[in-house]
Amino acid sequence: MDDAKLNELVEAVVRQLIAAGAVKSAGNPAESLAGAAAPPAAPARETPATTATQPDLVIDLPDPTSPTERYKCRVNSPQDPQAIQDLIASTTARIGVGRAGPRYTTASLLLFQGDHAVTQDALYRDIDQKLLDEFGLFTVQTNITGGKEQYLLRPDLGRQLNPEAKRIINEKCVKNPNVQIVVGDGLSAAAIEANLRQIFPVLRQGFQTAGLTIGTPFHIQYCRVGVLNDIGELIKPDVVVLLIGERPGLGRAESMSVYMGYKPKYGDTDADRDVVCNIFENGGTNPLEAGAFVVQIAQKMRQHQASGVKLKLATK
Ligand code: B12
Repeated sequence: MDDAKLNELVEAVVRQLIAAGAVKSAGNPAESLAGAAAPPAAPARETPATTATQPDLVIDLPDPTSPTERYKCRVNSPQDPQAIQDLIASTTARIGVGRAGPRYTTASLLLFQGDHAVTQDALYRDIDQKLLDEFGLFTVQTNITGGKEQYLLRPDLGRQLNPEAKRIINEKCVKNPNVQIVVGDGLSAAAIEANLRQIFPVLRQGFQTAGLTIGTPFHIQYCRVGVLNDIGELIKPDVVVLLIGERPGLGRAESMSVYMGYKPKYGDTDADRDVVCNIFENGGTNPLEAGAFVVQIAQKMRQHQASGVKLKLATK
């Protein structure tokens, strides 16, 4: 198709959009079509967007992730508007989203894409180095060598410290502490960034008040829960406390877990571990409370010399 034909088509579509009120023209509609074949401007948030190539054409979409837009009822002519609004308010599930023929509405699709982007960001990026520095955490790696792509495909490698990590840990870490705290990126860097500042001081203070010695905390990049065994074998602590990013939900990336094990060793499984999960502010387990809870569990583990199923049986 030649340029003239393409422009003609685009002009016809834009004219229809303006007539339907889907886009606004700030000036003369005919003039606003000049340059309409150029790529569309990014959706505006508060103020309408204009570009040098599209001086008058305004595509004015609200931010689909704002609470007003997120929880808007999009069902056409509901029989009981209040009931459907109440249902929407009662859950974070995507209900009352309406449809355009058999398809999602544009608003639903944009929200889904925005939420998906939050998840992808949390998964693929690393924890902010400034945060790790703030808590004096040095970084070691697991046996992953191919970045996050390989991390996602090879959970087994994420459960093993690489030889360099073992050397550094042997060199830097105090051995045989009562508690060893470790921070791992896991499946969400955002989860650690959202919670570490609150939970870490509570853990440190809680363990100290309980009279427990804390080892040398550090950070593991490309970390899976099973790495607890390597840490246990190398450092020989009574309890390992691993703060790790949980698999993010759509648009919910700040949820962290603390996985714990008593004297973890090669061959231990999840049945030998405990977890405090869904740690995040405003809706999850509050990180301050979670910290206090972790201290209690660590004390129980030491008292009963067990974790996981064995601890459950011992405290029945
Ligand atoms: C993925 C997942 C699983 C997967 C793990 C497979 C895998 N290789 O990833 C499967 C489907 C096997 C699973 C099973 C179970 N899970 Co699960 N799981 C999750 C989920 C959705 C994400 C976990 C995550 O992101 N971990 C972080 C990443 C980095 O860890 P990872 O090394 O990749 O994977 C390890 C952990 O996920 C761990 N794990 C997963 N679930 C559980 C549960 C417990 C009690 C323990 C100790 C470890 C553990 O197993 C993986 C292999 O080591 C969480 C939800 C959440 N909010 O966290 C629930 C969650 C952790 N699971 C839960 C439960 C209850 C279980 C089961 C006991 C269910 C059952 N009755 O069988 C089993 C036990 C698992 C076991 N390994 O023994 C609960 C824990 C509640 C609690 N406070 O005790 C959670 C919080 C879900 C929930 N809200 O109820 N789980």
